[in-house]
Amino acid sequence: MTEMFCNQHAIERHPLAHGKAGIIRLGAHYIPAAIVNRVAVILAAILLLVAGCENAPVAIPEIDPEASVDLILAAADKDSNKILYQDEWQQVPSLAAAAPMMDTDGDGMLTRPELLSRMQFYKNDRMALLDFTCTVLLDGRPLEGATVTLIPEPFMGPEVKPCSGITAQDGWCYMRQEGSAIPGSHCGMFRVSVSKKEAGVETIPAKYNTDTILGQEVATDIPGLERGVTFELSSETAED
Ligand SMILES: [Ca+2]
Ligand SMILES: [Ca+2]
Repeated sequence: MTEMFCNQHAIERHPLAHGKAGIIRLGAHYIPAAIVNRVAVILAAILLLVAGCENAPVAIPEIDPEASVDLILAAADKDSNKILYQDEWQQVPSLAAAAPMMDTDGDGMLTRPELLSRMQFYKNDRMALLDFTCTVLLDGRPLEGATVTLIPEPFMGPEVKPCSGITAQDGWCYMRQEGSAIPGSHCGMFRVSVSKKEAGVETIPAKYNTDTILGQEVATDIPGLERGVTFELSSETAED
């Protein structure tokens, strides 16, 4: 990470600092207590941002667009024609999640120039950390006490780091990188793991953790991302 920004930069571009994450809705129900909790989280985040400005610079991960695209194609381009057809990009959950932003001509195929353009966007955007919040529902109900982890795809390069959060009673959580004083995720494409162990035994189907089908793109230009996303899980497995 060659360039460092003061946290003030993060404050200016951090949605938490602008109070955009204050209202939580679950189905048709608004939960006042949840809002109180969110305000506390937001205030704490702002205090950490301000307090950490002098001695905790936020690094911007370097991304190599050409190398990233080479890795994407190596992983997903099964017929090696430098074009990802839908049945190819759908095999990689993070690409499937990001496809709407990458397929700029809307033909259902991801060409090398389209992939390169998206990676170049990350590089040019120069975002350090972006607020990311989510709500996890299992069979339609809030899932409490689950660990949600955004795992960067190898093609994002070595400087894009994972982040995680633990869901509250209402299934909501915010992301923080390990060791980071402030919340937020690097931008990029991620696999999503949802895990909740009881007595050391995983209670969430493997399709949401070790063999996840969940993907997420985190970027500044994704409409509505600042309001958080919802992961709707089903306890059914393929054998059910
Ligand atoms: Ca192909
Ligand atoms: Ca296309």
